[in-house]
Amino acid sequence: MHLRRQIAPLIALLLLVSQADLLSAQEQASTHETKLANVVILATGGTIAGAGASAASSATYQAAKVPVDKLIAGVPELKDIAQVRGEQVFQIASESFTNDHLLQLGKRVATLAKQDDVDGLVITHGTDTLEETAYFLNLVVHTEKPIVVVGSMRPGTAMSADGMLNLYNAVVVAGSATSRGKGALVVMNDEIHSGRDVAKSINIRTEAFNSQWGALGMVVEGKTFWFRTLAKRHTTQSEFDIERIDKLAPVEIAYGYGNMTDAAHTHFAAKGAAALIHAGTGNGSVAAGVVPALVELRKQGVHIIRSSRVNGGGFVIRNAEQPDDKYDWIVAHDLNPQKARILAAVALTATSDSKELQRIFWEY
Ligand code: DAS
Repeated sequence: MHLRRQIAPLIALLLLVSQADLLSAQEQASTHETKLANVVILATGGTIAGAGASAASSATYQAAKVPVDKLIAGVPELKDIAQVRGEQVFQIASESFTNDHLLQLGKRVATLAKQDDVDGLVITHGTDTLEETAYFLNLVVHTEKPIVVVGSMRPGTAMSADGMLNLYNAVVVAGSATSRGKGALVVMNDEIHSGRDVAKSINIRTEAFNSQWGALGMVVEGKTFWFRTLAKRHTTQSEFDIERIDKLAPVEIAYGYGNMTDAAHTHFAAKGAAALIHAGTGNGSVAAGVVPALVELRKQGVHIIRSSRVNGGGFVIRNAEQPDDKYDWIVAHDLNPQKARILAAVALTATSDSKELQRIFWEY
């Protein structure tokens, strides 16, 4: 009994200390939870920065008008979910993006991603070539931090404009630790897509962006919900690094259709294309009258990469429609022609070996 009386104060002290520790841990946790992520918004133009003549003008408007600070001010709820700051990188409609725009944007993203005061990045972008930019960033920016590309199908001046919620959702995703390491992402219409898989498959509706292998997840009322991850190499697992790329290879796309000739392919090659993406009918088919010119162009050192004009479904099978082994041609796997162009333009900065290029098309 005597001993118990002696150690009672000690037990009380230990209990007090552990309670204090528990409290400070809880306070820390709550402080940690309420510490808002630092998200940088890089604005490049597009419809999300567009302005129409009236609220009824949902499809007729001028893209690339509203500056980034007004975009941010237009969504006051952003300050509840992140510490946001904006940079106006370009102010253009995205159909006018060039390889130089891609390189400049990619280098800015890579620089900011290295900064300790940046937790995630959002790029506001026109929807026309949004999928190309997102895939490019997926290939060349070495960071685990979320990179989220976002656009809108209606200008902010229109009734039921989609840009405000798309931007809010993009900042939620860019500020969430759950988005780390998932590659460059595209947030549109409440869905989170991989920058690799997504494509604009409808040209006039808000549900314009789709991935044939499905979205990675959804963002709803400020929360992210994930259902799958990208199976292909990206960002930190990529052998391509924007810091080592100062020029992209010239790669062009020639469309396949009935009655076609080899005029486009031979013209592009004469203009210096290092590779031609053949946007073939069906499984990347090449019209019989065009094959001889492509075989000759390959002999002259131009790479021929068979993709498909079929919108959003399947993938081109090697040696099926054409004897790719015999002609030393490449297949673009499931990449649509515009994404195949991005990958070829990046890959050709590292190799011009056709077997290496085909490996790259399997892996990325
Ligand atoms: N012209 C389109 C573009 O800038 C507008 C848009 O849909 O964002 O991509």
